Amino acid sequence: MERTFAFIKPDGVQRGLIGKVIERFENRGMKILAMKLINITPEQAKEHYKEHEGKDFYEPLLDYIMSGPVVAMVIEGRDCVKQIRKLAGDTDPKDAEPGTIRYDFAQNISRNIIHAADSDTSAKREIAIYFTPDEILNYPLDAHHWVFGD
Ligand code: 3AN
Repeated sequence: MERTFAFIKPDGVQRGLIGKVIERFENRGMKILAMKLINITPEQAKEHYKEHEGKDFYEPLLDYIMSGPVVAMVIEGRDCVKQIRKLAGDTDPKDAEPGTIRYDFAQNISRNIIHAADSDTSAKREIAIYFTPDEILNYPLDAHHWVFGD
């Protein structure tokens, strides 16, 4: 099973969407290995978004991401990175497909509710920014057997 990293951004938390977002992961049969409500520090924000440094949206992005608590998660499941990205939808909610989180709940690329790692490499890098190994729980989830059929 693959692991990914996601967080519900401050707009998702403020708009009361924590439960609705997590419900979609659970409906998809994904297993949450770690989850916490945190205020992202400037160091974490800069490390997370270092590929965007220098772009015109970089500073507003850091302000946005530190504007309130986020719900950070480590999620496990088959093809988890791809599946959670698909559930999140296109970065710009205007281009996202109906049924995705960003289409269903957002309108603006600068307020797009959720972050989800875009590759296995990014997932590993991002998990290490927000979680220590002992915060990631390894436990059996009976539903996995029923969802994945093995
Ligand atoms: P994603 O989060 O879908 O992987 P990235 O990594 O390209 O997208 O961008 C990270 C975040 O930066 C986005 N989630 C969005 O909040 C913000 N962002 C990306 N592109 C823009 C843009 N052109 N204008 C404003 N904000 C942007």
